[in-house]
Amino acid sequence: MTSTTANTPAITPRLAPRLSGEVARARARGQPLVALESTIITHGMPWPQNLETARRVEREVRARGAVPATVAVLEGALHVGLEDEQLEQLAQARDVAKLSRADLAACIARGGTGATTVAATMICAHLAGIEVFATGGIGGVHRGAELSFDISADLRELALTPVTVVAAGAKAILDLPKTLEVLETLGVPVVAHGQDALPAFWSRDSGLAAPLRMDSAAEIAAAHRMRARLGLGGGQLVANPIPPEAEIPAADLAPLIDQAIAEAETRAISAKSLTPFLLQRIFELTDGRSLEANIALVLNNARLAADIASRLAAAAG
Ligand code: PSU
Ligand code: MN
Repeated sequence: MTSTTANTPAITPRLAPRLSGEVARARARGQPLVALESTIITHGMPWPQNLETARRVEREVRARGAVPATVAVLEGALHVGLEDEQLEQLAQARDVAKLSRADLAACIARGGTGATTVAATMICAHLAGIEVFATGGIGGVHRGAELSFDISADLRELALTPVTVVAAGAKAILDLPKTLEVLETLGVPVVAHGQDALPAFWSRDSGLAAPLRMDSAAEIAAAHRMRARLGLGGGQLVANPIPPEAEIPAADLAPLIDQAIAEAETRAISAKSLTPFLLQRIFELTDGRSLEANIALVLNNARLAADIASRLAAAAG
């Protein structure tokens, strides 16, 4: 007699993400892959610059000899690598859900559509065997978090999931010293690329020293591998400064950021809506200059991520 429990596997098989043709071929050949998030497309930039940037980021990764894998949930299917039409549909879609670790399973199970944040993109990249991920800026500890408790799930994800994330630091809308403290508590290496200071997204220098500095993709790739060999789990945060010609000096931005935060408070905007609101207001208050800077830094991060992925692929062979 078969027991009813015999049909229940001891280990639930992992979900196999749906791969784009390009990503499937790259995986089969062991080519370097770079994951890309989609919340930056749906919630981080306005149409049509969002689509244009997403395409340019993918091209930049390819030009550097790696293959881009943009992550999103489309009608209940987890996609790692989007075909161009899917990218375009997502960029134009309205009311797309913003998916972090807490939201991912429910969205897929219900057949929903959603864009992945840094945290959710790390989870999906790891499911697909991708070790490097490029974005703009990660979420962090919001100012006033001692009262609001608003700390992005991105930070905890970096402690859990073994993906190296290349960002331009944390956005200056956040409390950067507290963000660094939380990352340290969680055991996440924070590596400034090519300089001693922690970059602050739209500006190259946050005024804070980065805990670690590395000057090459090879060094970053070696540290990534060593974490795995030590059984440490978790990823690394690589903070890559915005190119000098694209930066907005911190002093120019500070009053605009204060204004945007004050408006968010007056309008009681919080939780998931806060980061998209602040980015949109800063875009308006800088007459679009913040968006130009954002685009330049994402492209720059895509290049470094492709170089790190190439080093990892070469070392794996
Ligand atoms: N970086 C950008 N634009 C963005 C984001 C990052 O340049 O829109 C998104 C990322 O998806 C990040 C999220 O994971 O903001 C953080 O949101 P929250 O603070 O709600 O965790
Ligand atoms: Mn939050």
